[in-house]
Amino acid sequence: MNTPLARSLWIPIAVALALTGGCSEVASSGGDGSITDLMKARNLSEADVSAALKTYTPTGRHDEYITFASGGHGGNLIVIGVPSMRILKYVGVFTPEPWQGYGYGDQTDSLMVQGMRDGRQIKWGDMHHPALSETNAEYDGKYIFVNDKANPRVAVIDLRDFITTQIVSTELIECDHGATMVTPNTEYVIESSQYPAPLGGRYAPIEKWNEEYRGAVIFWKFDRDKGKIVPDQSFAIELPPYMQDLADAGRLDSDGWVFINSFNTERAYGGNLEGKDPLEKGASQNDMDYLHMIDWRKAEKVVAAGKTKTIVGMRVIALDTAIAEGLLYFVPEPKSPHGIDVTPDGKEMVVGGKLDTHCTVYNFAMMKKLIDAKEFASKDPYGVPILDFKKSIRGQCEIGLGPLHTQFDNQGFAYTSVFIDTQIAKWSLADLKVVDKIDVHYNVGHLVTAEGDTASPDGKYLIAMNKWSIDRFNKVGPLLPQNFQLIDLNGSKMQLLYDMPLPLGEPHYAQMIKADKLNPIEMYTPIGTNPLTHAKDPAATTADTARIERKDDGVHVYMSAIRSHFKPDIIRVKEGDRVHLHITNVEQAFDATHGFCINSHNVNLSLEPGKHCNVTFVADRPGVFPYYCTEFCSALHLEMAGYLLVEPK
Ligand code: CUK
Ligand code: CUA
Repeated sequence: MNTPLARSLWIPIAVALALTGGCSEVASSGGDGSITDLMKARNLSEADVSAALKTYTPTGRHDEYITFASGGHGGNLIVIGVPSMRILKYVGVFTPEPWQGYGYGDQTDSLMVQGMRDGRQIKWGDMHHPALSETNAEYDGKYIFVNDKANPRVAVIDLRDFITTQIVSTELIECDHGATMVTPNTEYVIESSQYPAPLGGRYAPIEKWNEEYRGAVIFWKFDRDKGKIVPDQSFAIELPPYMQDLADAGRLDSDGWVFINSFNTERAYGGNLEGKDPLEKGASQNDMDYLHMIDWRKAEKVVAAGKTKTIVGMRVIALDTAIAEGLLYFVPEPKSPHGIDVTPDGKEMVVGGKLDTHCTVYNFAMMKKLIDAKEFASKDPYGVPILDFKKSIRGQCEIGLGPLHTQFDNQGFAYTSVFIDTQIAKWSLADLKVVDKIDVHYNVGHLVTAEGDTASPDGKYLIAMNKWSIDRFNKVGPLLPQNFQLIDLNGSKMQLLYDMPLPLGEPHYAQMIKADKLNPIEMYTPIGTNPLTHAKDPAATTADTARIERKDDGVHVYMSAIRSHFKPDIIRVKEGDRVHLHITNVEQAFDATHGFCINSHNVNLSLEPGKHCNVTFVADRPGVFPYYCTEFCSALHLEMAGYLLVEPK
């Protein structure tokens, strides 16, 4: 988001920065001196030292929290320790990730195929919102889901081994944004659309917007035992052609409902080269847009009763049906809002005003009462009942310019990112008053607090996820990193602790979970486990059964890897042979990972202890191709190599 208003407000800040020189440098270390000498030599204040002490994590110590941040344009998930802000892993999801061999072997290629849109391979993703799986509205540390806004897709990551195990996509919609969020027991993973289009990938002239263009919310059914989304048991609800934005699932009191904020209820579609208002102007006319309330438990019953139509394989509850069955209601929300966050107790919903200076606090009991009494203020042009604004809200909190996203702590406070003021505001949910503000640098989007969107947030830490970093780091050309700023929530005043540059995409949102809720495996057992099935692969090999077999479909190489050799270390094939490599790392020592690559064939695998990988390619060029281990695994690592000999026909 980057409104003209935001840009104009930036000018005074930019000027101030230019006048002051923009930054101060920290001198190099003061040698063996005392703390005071060090502080002097490095130009550090007491506040700096206190911040350092709160984040410094000596070697061998582990972090209290783990943050899963979206990798934005990078399409991959970032795993970060808090409070140290050390990056622990990038999980390959929508984009090939060479170190993990993600996208360079049969198993992970099959995931890339699952992620195709309309038969086309997509080589990137625009990841926005990770969602940890929940049990009773608490993170359970089992799975995490992520979305790709650009090529609407949802992926499942298994937190046993932090790898992607599934990607699903439907051609029903052309862009998502209210994704991913989960219902309180991970019954469903939610994916709602952003930019309306004719459902199912059809063409319709844009002038037919009101009649033919639609939004939709998809409820992807999640089978927890199998760890898989089940598309056949999933369904969607058609929505009017507004721009649906963020979504959040109700919990406890509001369990069974999903809330989606929206903008562009004006139904503007641009045309600035065709004599019409630009899209953003047309979309900012109304004082109110609509918070969508969706009764998903009732929707399940409507689906079970067969009151759906099927569009590109997805069961869809038509808009008329959704209205007639009482699944969909609107509540006015000011004004082109951004962000909807359900309070920990599930009783209220906080919507960030974006173009309005308030956060509006909706009360579920008040809204439910109006719905039960069928007391509606009006209807939208499609017949969706609209509740009265004043009768639906408990109140509003005056936040500042550009309130966006909100998270919570365990003391009854809410924390809202304020984009244009570029601050975090801490405010009391009980009396709707701001109690503290802190500057961030700069243009904060989302923020995340420890377990801050569950039924029992921890407080403690907050990360401001800033879009711009301007003068915070050394200059690296015109494209600057994003800036994650760690903020301490333990005192009565928020304290800025640490700046962490993130140079691979715009992360948007994150989840922060207590580290001890995660229970990842140390290696794959039994030896020969295929990570996609978490079972022994039929082609798994031991050192004793390593062999080469010529079959009808090509040459099968059953290979073992252990410090410090591959067996076999010579593979002889004929030009044009299809080669199937089946490689098992037979190690059972923690961290004894081998890599496997063959030059010029785009083959690159990561073989963690016990893991089995399959890779298929055609040896279409005669020649001599060394293969080798790409992880410095042992003193004889460089000797862990072999030859693929492709004999000319
Ligand atoms: S959106 Cu990016 S700052 Cu996609 Cu959640 Cu608000
Ligand atoms: Cu195995 Cu290097």
